[in-house]
Order: sequence, then structure tokens, then C-alpha cells
Amino acid sequence: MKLLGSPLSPFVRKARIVAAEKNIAYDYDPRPSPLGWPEGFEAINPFKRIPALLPDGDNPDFAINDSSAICGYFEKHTPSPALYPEAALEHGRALWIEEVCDSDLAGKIGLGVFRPIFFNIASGKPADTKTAHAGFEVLAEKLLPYLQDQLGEAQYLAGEAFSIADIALTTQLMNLNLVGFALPKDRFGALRAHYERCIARPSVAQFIEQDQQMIEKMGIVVERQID
Ligand SMILES: N[C@@H](CCC(=O)N[C@@H](CS)C(=O)NCC(=O)O)C(=O)O
Repeated sequence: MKLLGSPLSPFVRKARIVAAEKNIAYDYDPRPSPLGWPEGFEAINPFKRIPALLPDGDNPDFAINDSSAICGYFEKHTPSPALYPEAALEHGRALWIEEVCDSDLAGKIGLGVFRPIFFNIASGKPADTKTAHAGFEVLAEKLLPYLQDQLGEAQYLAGEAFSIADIALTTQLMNLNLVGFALPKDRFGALRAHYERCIARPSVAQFIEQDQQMIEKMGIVVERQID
């Protein structure tokens, strides 16, 4: 099986964390990215988005082209350890939080904070920190408080165990951290503790290290904005 997509995409990372938790082996092609699509990628995903998964060698006929679809496939492929709660209510809650993180949170982090810093530096321009801080405040107004509220006093977002909901949130926050934004302890202490709990897992920690190495290799130096 082959997984395709740039390692800095939070959606690609989400699928890779699920694969790592389940010890699923795959060939990895990091080339497809919003900054450039390799020739022939359209045969795999005509809508040009990553991640893409080819479950059957290089055969594009059975491509699965969305992180939620890929993670759902991985869960059936290798059921243990389960990353979707068994009980109906917790299962539904996990899918809801995954959806909030993949849509609203991803959009606001990607366009509002990540791109003004990362894409600017990558294209030789100064980081637009003013736009990024304004983008962070948009997150801090409603989305982050909502997610922190959903976590409450619990260790994980849906049920007692680490699940797809925790992965979906963590992978987005990893991109926030990559461009210098930690969650401020005074406003988002519980969410930050949840993030630290999740990134301590070996399935996640490996990507923190690899992402850092990759941006250093690209010559991208990011200043800390919020610690
Ligand atoms: N809902 C999709 C979102 C995938 C997505 O938006 N990926 C971004 C990269 S992070 C992409 O491919 N964007 C294409 C573009 O901007 O042209 C998923 O969960 O996989």
C-alpha cells in the first residue's frame, strides 16, 4: 500500500499517526503538495488534494483520497488498537470532534496562521506575523474554548481512550506549533496539557522530530510567537 502527500500536511500526518498506532506498513511518497503536484497525480485524485492512499500497489483504481476515509479504512484493515470508540455515543462524539478539527479548525489554522508565516518564508518573503496573530485570536475566540470545553476534566476527547478525535486535534495543533504558536497556559491550560499528553506518544513524537528536521532542511527559521 502507498500513502502520498507532503509530510507537513496535517491531514497526511493524521493518517500517518493512525498507521503508526496500528503498526500498518506502507510505502510513502511525500511529493504531492499544494505547492506542486507530480505528473499523473490527477489519475489518483482528480480533485488534487492530499492525503491519497493506494491500498493496492500503484493501482489508482482503488484510491482513497481523504484523511477521514483513509483512517476509517485503516481501522477496518487493522482493528487493534481501536482508535474509534466502541459505544455509539462516544463513537459519534469522536467523529464530530474529528470533523470540527478537519474543517473549521484546519481552515482557520491553515489560512489564518500557518500560511502567513510558513508560505511567506518558504517563498522568500518576511513572515506576516500580524496576520498570523490576528488569525490566532480568531481561533482563541470560539474554537479553542469550544474544544477545551468538550475536553472538560477528561484525559481524552471522546471516551476513556486515545482516539481519532485526539489525533485530529493534535495534528492541527502541531502545525500551529510549527509556526511558533503554543497554546497559552493561562487561557488554554487543559487543552495544552492534552496536546502534551498526545505528542508524548511515540506514534506522534516521531513526526514532531521529523517536521522540525524538514523545516530546518528547507532553511526555514521560525520565531516563537506565543510560548
Ligand atoms: N478533508 C480533507 C482535506 C485535505 C486537504 O485539504 N489537504 C490539503 C493539504 S493540507 C490540500 O491538499 N490542499 C490542496 C490545495 O490547497 O490545492 C482530508 O481530510 O483529507
